[in-house]
Amino acid sequence: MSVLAYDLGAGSGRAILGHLNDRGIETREIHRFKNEPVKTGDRMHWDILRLHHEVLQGLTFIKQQGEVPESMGIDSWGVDFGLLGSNGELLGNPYHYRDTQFNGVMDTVCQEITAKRVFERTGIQFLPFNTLYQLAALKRSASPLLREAERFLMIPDLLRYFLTGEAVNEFTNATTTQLYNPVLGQWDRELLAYIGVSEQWFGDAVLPGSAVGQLRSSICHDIGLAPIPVLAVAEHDTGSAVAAVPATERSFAYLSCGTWSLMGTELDQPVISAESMELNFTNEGGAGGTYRLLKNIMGLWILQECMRQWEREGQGISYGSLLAKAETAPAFASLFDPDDALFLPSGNMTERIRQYCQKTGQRVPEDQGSIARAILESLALKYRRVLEWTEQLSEKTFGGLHMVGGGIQNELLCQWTANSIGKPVWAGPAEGSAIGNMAVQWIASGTFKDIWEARRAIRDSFPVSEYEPQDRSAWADAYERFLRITVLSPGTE
Ligand code: LRH
Repeated sequence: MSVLAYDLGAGSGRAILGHLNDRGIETREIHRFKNEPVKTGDRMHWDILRLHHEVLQGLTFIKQQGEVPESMGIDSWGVDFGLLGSNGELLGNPYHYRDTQFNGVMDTVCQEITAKRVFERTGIQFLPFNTLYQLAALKRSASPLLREAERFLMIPDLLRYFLTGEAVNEFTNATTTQLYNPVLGQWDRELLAYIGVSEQWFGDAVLPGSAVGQLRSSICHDIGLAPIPVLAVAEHDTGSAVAAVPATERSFAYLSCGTWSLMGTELDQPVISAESMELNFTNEGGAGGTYRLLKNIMGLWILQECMRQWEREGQGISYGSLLAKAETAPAFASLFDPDDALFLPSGNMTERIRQYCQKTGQRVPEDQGSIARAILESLALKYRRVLEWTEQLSEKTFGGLHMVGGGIQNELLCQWTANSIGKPVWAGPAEGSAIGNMAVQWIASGTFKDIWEARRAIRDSFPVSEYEPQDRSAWADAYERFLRITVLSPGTE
C-alpha cells in the first residue's frame, strides 16, 4: 500500500510516495521545492501560501501519475506557528524563528519566571526562538496579531488545516514550543497565563498516527482526486527522522543531520533533571510514546549560509567542489564553537568565523576551502562533546552513531564524525524524515505492529554506509584544543 509524505525543511520541501511490497519499502520523489524565507523590512517570514501551493502541486503530480495513496501526512521544522482569526482565516504570515524580533526575550522570561520553572514544566532546552519566547515577544510589542487571534497552529498543523479545514494540534510539534507539559500531558496553563495568551487557542494535542480529516472536497474537485485521509504523523521533522533510524538495539545514539544537527538518544520518559537543564538538553516528544533526549547543534546551516553569501558575491561554488577544497585545506587550523550565538542569525557568516578565530588567536581562514574545513571539523568536534554528554545523561555507552538526513550526503562530515567520536558511524537513510513520516502512517494502518517493526523494514530497504574511525590521535589532540578554545569564546553554553 502506498502513502504520501510531505517533509518540509528550512531550505526545501519534498513530497515522497512510499510503497510497501514484498521487497520492502520503495520510495519515489513526486515533487521537490524550495522553501525560501522572505524579508519585509526588518521582519523575516515563511512564505506559507507558497508552501501550501507546493503541497497542492504535489497532489496534482500524484493525480497525473495515477497514484492513489491510502493516506498522507506532513512534517516540518519545529517551533514556528500561525494564528487564525475569528473567521478561521490565517492572520499574517508566520514569522521565521531566526527573525531578530525574538532576540533577548528568552533572558527576560527566564529571569521573571525562572529558567528552572520553565524547564521543570516542559523539559525543553533553552533556545531563544522557542515558541514560548516568540509569543512573549509578540505580546511585549503589543502585536495586533495577538488581539485578533483565536486559534494557534504549528506549521504542519496549519498546512494540514488548509488541506482539511480541521484545526488540530499535534503532539510531537507541540512539545517543541516549550509550552507543553509532558508530565501533565497538556499545554502548560501557567506558562500560557504568564505570557498572556488564552488557553482556548490550543486544542488537545493528538498523537502521531491519529486520523485528523481528509482532503477538502474543493481540493479534490479542483485536482480531480478522490478524498485522501490526512493523518497526524510525527509532525516535528526531527521526530519523524528519529522514527526512521534503522537501529536494531533499543538504546542507540543518533544524529539527524540537515540544516540543524540534532544529537541524542531515544527514551521512554523525559529526563527532567538539574543535570539535563545544566547541559541544556531537551526532551521532545516522539512517535510511539518515545522522548528524544537531545541537543540542537547549529549544523550545516553555517556552511549553507556561507554558500549563499558566496553566491551573492558572485563567487558561487558547487557543494562537491567546496568539499574537495575543504579536504585539501590545512587540518585543524581554525576551530570554533558552532553553537556560539554569533552563528544563529542569517548574514555574513564568513566574517563571523574570521572574527571568532581572530578573537581566539587562531589562523583566520580566508579561502573557501579553509572556511568549509573549519566548519566541518568544528561540527565533528562538537558532535563528540554532545555524544559524551548524551552518554553521561542517559547513563549509557553507545557502540556507534546512527546518522540520518540529507547531511549524510556529505561523506567528509560522516568520516570526520567517526574520526572525532572514535566510534563507527552508520549513515542512512538520507530521507529520514519523509520515511519516518511514512512509517507512522503504516503503523496507523496496522501494516507495521510498532516503531521497531518499521525500523526493521527501513533497515532492510535502504542502504547504510559505515564509516570506521581513522586518524585517532590527531583528532584527539584537536579535541583538547577545541575544548580550550570553545571555553575561551564568548556566548557559548
Ligand atoms: C530541525 C528542527 C529542530 C528545531 C529547529 C527549529 O529541522 O525542527 O528540531 O529545533 O528545526
